[in-house]
Amino acid sequence: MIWNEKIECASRDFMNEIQSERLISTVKRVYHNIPYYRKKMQEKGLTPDDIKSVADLHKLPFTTKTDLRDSYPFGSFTVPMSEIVRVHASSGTTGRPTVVGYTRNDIAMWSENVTRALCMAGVHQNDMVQIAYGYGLFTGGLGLHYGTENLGASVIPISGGNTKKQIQLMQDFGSSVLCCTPSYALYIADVLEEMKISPDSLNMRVGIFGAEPWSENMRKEIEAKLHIKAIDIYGLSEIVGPGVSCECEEQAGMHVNEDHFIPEIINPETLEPVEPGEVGELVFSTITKEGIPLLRYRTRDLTRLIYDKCKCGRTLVRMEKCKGRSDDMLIIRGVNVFPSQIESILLEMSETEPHYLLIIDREGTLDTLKVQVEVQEQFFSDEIKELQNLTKKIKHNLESTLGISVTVQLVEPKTIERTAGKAKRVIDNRQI
Ligand code: DLL
Repeated sequence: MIWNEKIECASRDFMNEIQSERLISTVKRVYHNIPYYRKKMQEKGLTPDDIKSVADLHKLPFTTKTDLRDSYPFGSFTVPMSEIVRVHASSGTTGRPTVVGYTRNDIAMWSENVTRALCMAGVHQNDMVQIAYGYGLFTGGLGLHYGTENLGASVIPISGGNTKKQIQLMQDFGSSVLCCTPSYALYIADVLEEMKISPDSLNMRVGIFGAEPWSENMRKEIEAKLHIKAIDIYGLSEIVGPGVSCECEEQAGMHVNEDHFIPEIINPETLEPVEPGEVGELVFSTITKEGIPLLRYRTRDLTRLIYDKCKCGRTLVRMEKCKGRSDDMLIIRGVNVFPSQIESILLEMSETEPHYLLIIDREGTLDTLKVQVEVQEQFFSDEIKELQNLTKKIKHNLESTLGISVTVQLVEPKTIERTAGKAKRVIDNRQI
């Protein structure tokens, strides 16, 4: 099946019915198979009989990354190891990795969701799909790989890195779809420019970019530099990796595959559901997974849900581009600062490149924020005065939005480290 019209264009009542039925059976399964779920439900005085429909979802306890880490490596699996056909793991920034196990049905379900995502993005069977997400424990490479094969398009499983080779294959194989992180897409664009290869000489049409936050301005930049349509794809290892949601060609929010993953938005402080349409932390319950079903898993990603029917005809709820995370939100001198806000401001300025690094330090008791940003070649001048003026302008733009003082350091083009995976944009040196 290439796309699923019955589900993707379902009425809300029909979707509620499917979700309720699947939720009830998942709750029973985890209650009887996973001691920590049983314990958490018992602590709230709940039994599976208390969950009669999706409207009861809010009664259930949350699950967090810590729960998964505490049962490292395989303690959260609900099926015997003989039924697990693949494991993935997310490295995380601290502590043990989070390990996820998939049964054969889980892999088929994941592939179907990625196939739907590719269809939403306008990818078809004649496309040549260059997969430059990392292959391995990270879910990006293999997730897109299986979904692309399932669609019937041709996979080029090149994985991340080796940029000149990426470009050579784009030229020789006529790749029409590029899958990688948005920051790597920009890097590829830089290298193309360096090699004096015009994007118009390539066959590239669509980019499927995700795995890290990126702004609308970054989308514009990528589309202008690579002459492609840049589509946002979202996912996390704990749920299935890429394909939890994806934008359609309208580029107006990512359609969540909600017959498999029920989304909710909560206030990360009170843990109560927010009013419809408000921004908060995204929480998912998986309702078809066998290996590791997760109920009310706190993603820490901040976004909002849009329930209106999309122009594409799909009724699947959409999530807006992620606005940051409730846990990597930086608090600098008591002010909440999102790296994505800074990125947006830098990208609105024609003089800067979309490559930057935020360095946070503590001098005495005072936090400091330094923003290193690359300047476009033509604006990088020998004239100290010109650079000083540019520094002042960036500082002014940042400070008037963020409400804190910022030191700006201009650096030459191509000096901030590029990676083929997720970009590291924040160095927090504070010992708190
Ligand atoms: O990054 C899965 C993935 C691979 C998604 C390829 C899309 C494409 P993790 O390594 O577990 O899984 O990281 C998950 O990355 O909670 C978000 O904070 C962030 N993230 C993923 N996609 C997006 C996106 C993969 N489109 C974490 N926009 C998530 C913003 C994203 N953040």
